[in-house]
Amino acid sequence: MITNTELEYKGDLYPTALISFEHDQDTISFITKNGVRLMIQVLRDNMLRLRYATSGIFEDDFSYAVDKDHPHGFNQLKVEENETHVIITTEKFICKVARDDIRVGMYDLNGKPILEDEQGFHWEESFEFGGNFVKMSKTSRDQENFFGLGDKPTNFNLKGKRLSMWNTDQYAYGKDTNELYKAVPFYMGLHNNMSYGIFFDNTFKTHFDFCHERRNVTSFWADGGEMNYYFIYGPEMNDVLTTYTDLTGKPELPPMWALGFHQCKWSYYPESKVKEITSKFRELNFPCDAIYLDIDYMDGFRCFTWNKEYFPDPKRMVSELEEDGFKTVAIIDPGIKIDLSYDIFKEALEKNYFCRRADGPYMQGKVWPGECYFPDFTNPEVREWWSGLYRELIGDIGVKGVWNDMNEPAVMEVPGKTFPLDVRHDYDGHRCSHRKAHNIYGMQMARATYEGVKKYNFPKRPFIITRANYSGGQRYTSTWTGDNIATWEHLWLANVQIQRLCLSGMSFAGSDIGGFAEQPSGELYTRWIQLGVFHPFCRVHSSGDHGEQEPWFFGEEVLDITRKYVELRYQLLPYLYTAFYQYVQEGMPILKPLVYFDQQDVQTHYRSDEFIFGNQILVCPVQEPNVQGRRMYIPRGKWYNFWNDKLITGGKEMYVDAPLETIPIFIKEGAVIPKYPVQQYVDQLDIEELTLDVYYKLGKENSDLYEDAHDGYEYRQNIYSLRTFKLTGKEDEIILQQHKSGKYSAPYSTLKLKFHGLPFDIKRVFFENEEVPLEKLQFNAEEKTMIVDKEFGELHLVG
Ligand code: MIG
Repeated sequence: MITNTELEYKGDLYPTALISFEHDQDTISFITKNGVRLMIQVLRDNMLRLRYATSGIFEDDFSYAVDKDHPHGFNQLKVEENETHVIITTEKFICKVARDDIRVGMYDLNGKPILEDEQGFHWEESFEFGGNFVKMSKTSRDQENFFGLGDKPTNFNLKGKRLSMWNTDQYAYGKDTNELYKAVPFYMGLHNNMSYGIFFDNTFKTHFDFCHERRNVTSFWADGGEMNYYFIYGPEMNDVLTTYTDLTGKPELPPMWALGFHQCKWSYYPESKVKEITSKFRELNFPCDAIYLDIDYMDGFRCFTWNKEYFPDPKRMVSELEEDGFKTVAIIDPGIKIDLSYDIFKEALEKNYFCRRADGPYMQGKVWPGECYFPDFTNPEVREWWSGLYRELIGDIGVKGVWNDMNEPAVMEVPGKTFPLDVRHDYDGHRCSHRKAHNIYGMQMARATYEGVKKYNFPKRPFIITRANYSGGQRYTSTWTGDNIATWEHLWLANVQIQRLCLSGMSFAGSDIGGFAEQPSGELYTRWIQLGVFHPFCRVHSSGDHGEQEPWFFGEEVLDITRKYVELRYQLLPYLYTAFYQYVQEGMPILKPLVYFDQQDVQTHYRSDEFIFGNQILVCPVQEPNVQGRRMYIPRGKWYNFWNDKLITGGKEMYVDAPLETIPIFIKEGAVIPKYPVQQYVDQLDIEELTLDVYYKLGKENSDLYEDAHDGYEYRQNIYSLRTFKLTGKEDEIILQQHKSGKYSAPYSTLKLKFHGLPFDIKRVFFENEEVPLEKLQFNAEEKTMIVDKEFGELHLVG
């Protein structure tokens, strides 16, 4: 078998001079003397798509990544030419194409370079496989930094790295392992306070070099397919990322329970063990919303079956768990056991749904069930069938979420740990080999799963989690970072990886808290929970063969501290849910790395320990044993220490106390943070009152609160509530205005306001300009709290 790396290098080919170009509605096409065609499509004022065809003929235009409903359209497009260039100007930037060699440069409207081709597009013909290895190189500016690329377990700033995308099952991976479970060929560059993004939508193995091989050159290339990339201009990273997320799509809102705490292990069985675990959570008052069934719930690892000895009546068990506030999530792998008495295998065989090798035999590989065949999820008919298989599991038994694993795809005991490259795929009618389909196999499996779970769980919302994914897969599923290890280095990695996924359009992500392989100390476990409760997805998981990892296993102190943090997550659910809504609505990442939060401050470009959870909460995990505190960077602006309300001016590094029971948390001044009471699981209580923590600021700050029924689709009929709290602080007054849209009314009728950092004593209060006696508001001068009607329009406190 020829692998990509054994090919003989025959030298690169380059485009020659431009002979002509033409321009229609939104596309400008160029052709060179040696027959290279370049097509530049203007999609938005800040986004171009560039495609190159070396022999003048483009491939079918098809992408799994691009959301078919993505917004496009632009305000302005001007195409001009001079002696040396063709010049394309949009409302936001300028693109110049050189007549000499069709090298491309992007400039801001003042002519400042954003990104220029170095050698630009070039290619190498691939005789063995056909087609080309397509390549692109760009000049990198001094001080330029790079961010993105999905789940890479390496430094947050990618400068100096060379990385590739080939979805791989990497058990117990380490720092700087190159290829992991996901392929997200999207990165952002930042220099001179200008940010841009490159999305290289090519599903072959792709490669990225950020000034690694040559100091001032970045490049990206692929082992086949087209040079097909999107250039997105900022100048703010926020513009780049939200445009990328618009293009590749956003998920629907998850059910709120999916944002609760989840407990998992490989594996909890039989039923009595599952119940013992869930009962213990309730007995110890440790909040938890979901319990996971790993592969041992199945009959001989056959997907969509149950081991009836361990789980004699799954439907009863699932409903009993549900009554106790637990949602059941079950794992489903892609490998289907070769077994003619297994109906799913038989049906797929009869319908020709399994992947085949180039010469006809089935793709056979060993995974948990033993020898298996694998459905071709790139075939729409297969996806439809796969969706239908969830009818019983979801629709009848009542499982609420599905966990897709091993979908890189992983194969045991073979070189490369995956399918051979000659395996054939339908690729939605664009038949191809595994070289092209490998990186989207997992995404298409998760997509089919999503469709099925959604259908059979309707009118409730689906919850899916996948290990492998490709750009755009965030439309269907959440994800986790795979088989990490219970070490301090992996706690550091989890922090970096989740921030990176958030900057790569995949915000609904978390790590195996505590570490999958090996066993954490109580201290490491505690520090990991303290970080994990601030990740969009929050689940403890472990391989189970190194001992227990439930919160009570490490003794009383760890239990009490970790419970306090999980309770804090439950209190912050309305805040996290609002951040999720902003992700779904606008593509804003749920965690904001410091560079994203304040790109103008160059101090942030190499920072990765600290991050912003939502819009207003700064968190910095402790990543070392035996410490009482740590140094951290506080971004510019003023921040309240969450633990003692001390106000701090940022833009500097400082030492912060962090004994074992404390993770550094700071709240942005002016923030209004919504909180629920502690619950043992989502919707355990009818919320009777919402608390708003109001942090004084001299000046203005807006905060949002999104609410709906926590599940179901009524929010799509306007049955949601979006409130904006506008805070204006003066020397001895504070004004809080509320604007509301949407038709939903939360079940509670009052808000408990708690003021932090007020520089004056509250003497008088006005509601909609009318004075109200303080006693009527149950004002507590010591606690600085008062109770107000949730529908207030304007509240005015005077000292
Ligand atoms: O080969 O299903 O990453 O979370 O517990 C191991 C068993 C297969 C790998 C997943 C892990 C899961 C485990 N799986």
